[in-house]
Amino acid sequence: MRLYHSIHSTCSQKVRLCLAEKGLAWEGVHLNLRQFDQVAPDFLAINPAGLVPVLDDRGTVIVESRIINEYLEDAYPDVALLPASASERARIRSLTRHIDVVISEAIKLPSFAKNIQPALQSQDRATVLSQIERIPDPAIQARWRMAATGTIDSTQYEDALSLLRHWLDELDGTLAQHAWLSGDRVGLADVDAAPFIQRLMRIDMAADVQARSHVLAWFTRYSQRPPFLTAMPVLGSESQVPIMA
Ligand SMILES: N[C@@H](CCC(=O)N[C@@H](CS)C(=O)NCC(=O)O)C(=O)O
Repeated sequence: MRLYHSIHSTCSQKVRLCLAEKGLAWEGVHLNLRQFDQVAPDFLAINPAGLVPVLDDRGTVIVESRIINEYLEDAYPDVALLPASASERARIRSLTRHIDVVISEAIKLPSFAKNIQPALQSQDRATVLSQIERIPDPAIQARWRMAATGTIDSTQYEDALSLLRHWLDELDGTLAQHAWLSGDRVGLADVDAAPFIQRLMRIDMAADVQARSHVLAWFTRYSQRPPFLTAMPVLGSESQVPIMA
């Protein structure tokens, strides 16, 4: 299996975590999103949307992290990450859908403000803006342009933080009742959520996570498991983490 991914990308982390939980071997093609590898013609030929992750499983090419993880669950069921019960599967899928559709979008602006904006400052402005023109989706282009020009919209930013805090409240409620988001053992809901909690810890929302005791206990427990240590970049030493798991 080949995974096109990026070390810092939460969506890539979801898939790396799923592969690690299932104990599956893979080879990585790493893209540096801050250098705009995602709009290189070779990569756009693989995913015209210009987004990671992309999984190529011996010729079956799949985009979208949630769909990739569902594919891995269907194709490699030996380590099951979804429970047997139809009602529990539906509950977990509503969590993973929310992460995919709402949380993955909401986290982008605060992440851009914290990580991408400073990274772009050190690059030549005209080159950066011309690379941004190559991004296929106009809304994604606009986000990059805000970071490149230091004009992140404060209302959009605050709205994103509110959504993220509301999600943390929901997770805290779920984790007050179950040891794991997926129930009594780790599953797809935990895999899909954990990278976003790690990101919140690193974009000045650590206090928000720490204020939710069940979320904090769950994340502390999960971040000590071997699959997490294999798949996720270690704080402060991202550049030393092997790109291929
Ligand atoms: N819904 C997609 C989102 C993919 C996505 O947004 N990927 C980001 C990294 S987390 C990316 O490739 N960004 C490139 C860009 O913004 O130009 C998924 O879950 O796979």
